[in-house]
Amino acid sequence: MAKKKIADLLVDTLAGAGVERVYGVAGDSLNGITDSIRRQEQIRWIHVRHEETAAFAAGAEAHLTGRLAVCAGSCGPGNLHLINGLYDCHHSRVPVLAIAAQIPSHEIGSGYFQETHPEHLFAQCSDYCELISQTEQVPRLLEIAIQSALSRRGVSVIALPGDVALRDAVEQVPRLHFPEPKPSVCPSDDEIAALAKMLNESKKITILGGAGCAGAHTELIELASKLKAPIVHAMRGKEFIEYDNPFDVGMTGLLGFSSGYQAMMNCDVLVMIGTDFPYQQFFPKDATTIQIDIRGEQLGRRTKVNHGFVGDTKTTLRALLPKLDQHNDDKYLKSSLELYQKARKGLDELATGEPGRKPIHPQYAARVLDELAATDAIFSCDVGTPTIWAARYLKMNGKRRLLGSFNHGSMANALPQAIGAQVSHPGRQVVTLSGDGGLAMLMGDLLSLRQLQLPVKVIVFKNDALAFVELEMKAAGILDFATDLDNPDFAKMAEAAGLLGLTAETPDQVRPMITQALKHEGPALVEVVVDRQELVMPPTISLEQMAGFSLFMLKAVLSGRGDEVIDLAKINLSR
Ligand SMILES: Cc1cc2nc3c(=O)[nH]c(=O)nc-3n(C[C@H](O)[C@H](O)[C@H](O)COP(=O)(O)OP(=O)(O)OC[C@H]3O[C@@H](n4cnc5c(N)ncnc54)[C@H](O)[C@@H]3O)c2cc1C
Ligand SMILES: Cc1ncc(C[n+]2csc(CCOP(=O)(O)OP(=O)(O)O)c2C)c(N)n1
Repeated sequence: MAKKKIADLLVDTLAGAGVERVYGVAGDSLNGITDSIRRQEQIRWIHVRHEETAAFAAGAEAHLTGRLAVCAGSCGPGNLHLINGLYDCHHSRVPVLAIAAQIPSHEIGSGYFQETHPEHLFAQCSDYCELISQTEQVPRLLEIAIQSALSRRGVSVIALPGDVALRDAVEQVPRLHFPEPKPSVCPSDDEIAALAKMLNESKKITILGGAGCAGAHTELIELASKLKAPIVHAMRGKEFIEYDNPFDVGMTGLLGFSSGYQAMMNCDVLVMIGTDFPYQQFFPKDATTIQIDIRGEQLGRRTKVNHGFVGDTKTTLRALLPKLDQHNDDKYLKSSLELYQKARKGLDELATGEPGRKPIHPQYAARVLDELAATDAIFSCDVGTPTIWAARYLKMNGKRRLLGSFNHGSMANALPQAIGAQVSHPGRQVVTLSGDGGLAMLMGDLLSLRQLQLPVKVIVFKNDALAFVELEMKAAGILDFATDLDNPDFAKMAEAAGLLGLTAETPDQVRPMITQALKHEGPALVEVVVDRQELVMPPTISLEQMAGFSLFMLKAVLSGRGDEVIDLAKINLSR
């Protein structure tokens, strides 16, 4: 029997680890691997148009499934294109393996055509990043990379010269054959007892929960119920915390709700659980802070912490709950919930649309999408104002999922993440909330929807601007500049690319267009022409920010752009 090539062993090892697909763009240095994938049936090659898309798509798959996902790029520019998407995976801590093909091994160090050093380039956005130069290293190094990605929930990169991939393998089969370990991690008995004592003696407790609360909804609600504590969620925790939650008081942060902000600022004790909410200025100064996280290095990273515990949320809360007394004073909880209802009502009032009134409020489009989307839809939202509309108007229910570039904050994430979501979840409705800037940045991959026959629905918030940045400029008191977008007709472009393309220009067109797109069997794009200047006021406005806005108004008037200030006033102040 012919000896296996290194590429074949690599593919076998990936298949043995449960990998079902590799996202990427082909290239000479990847030929061994793509050819090996062609010859077998366990792993599918997902051909996208840009390697950044491949990395974002793999990250989305890993986030949704919790399992290892894989992307690949050819040598030099091919794998360099992966880097931004891989940074996103690294920041989101999702298990992704990147195969970075390398130039011929005997040319390394000569400044050869397309030469880069992936083991240096990717070192910052991975936990494990190594060059394979000897056939004896496979499959062991690949297995270390896989174990590292899974156990550290992060990115591993294997740099593999094209010629090494084509050499005969020394080993013939993968070495590791055990299911992924799933340990329960709990603070010690003494620590749990101390934590229970502290909470039993406290009043006005607020819980800040994040993505680390996934899978622990029941325990979290029971905790809030025992402590009579409002629950604030950080953005990545939205999909796991917000639903069926009578203690929910919304998010905090610049995009948050005033109720979330108040609950954080007014508590005596803040209990942070599975969250890395990054903004220091939104933490209370005088409260006692308790933090529970599975990774010890997270404790005290964002604010001063009085008591830190290492444990996974479910195991820790299960150990803690029987030791907690039932709190009965619900005054603080009630007032927090009242504030939330008020804030929610205020936001809902902004999400309206009068027939014929142009342009459409983006909030309205988001609300209608929320109403029409499937109960188990998977949403992805672009960085920019779509993140705000998703945070405020998409309702999670325990089945729906929400993807974004929330920790890395990269534009153009929504379409590539939708590709990963749809490929890995063929039966689910996948919908993007795309910015016009974000969509244009990786627009080539609209073609992947057609080529891969992915029925993704792309909802474009067309405001002809880099609106989020414009808002930040205004808040900083500088005149907005370099934010105009002279956009094409996205619906026509979509049609030309083989998608259904629709446009909603007035509020009464939003519902029928989104309905039609969602019903359409194949991929569809709806461009919704929305207000450019919807002010997205933070839940509390600092003096500096206030000064920023006034300064903008003054400068705008001085520079003869008084019209715009009046528009702003019309859109926002009159509401
Ligand atoms: C334009 C823009 C604006 C934004 N504005 C806001 C805003 O106003 N408000 C806001 O909240 N966010 C905002 N974000 C998102 C923000 O940057 C962070 O991504 C988000 O707050 C982090 O959410 P998280 O803490 O839930 O998730 P992560 O940052 O992923 O943190 C999860 C934590 O849980 C821990 N963990 C994981 N598993 C477990 C487990 N089993 N048990 C215990 N711990 C575990 C991890 O170690 C980690 O520390 C914005 C993002 C963008 C792009
Ligand atoms: C790759 C990248 N480039 C630039 C930025 C800075 N930035 C953040 S939001 C944003 C505007 C996004 O514009 P668009 O997608 O049109 O959404 P909008 O805010 O206009 O709704 C920009 C330029 C970024 N976060 N990522």
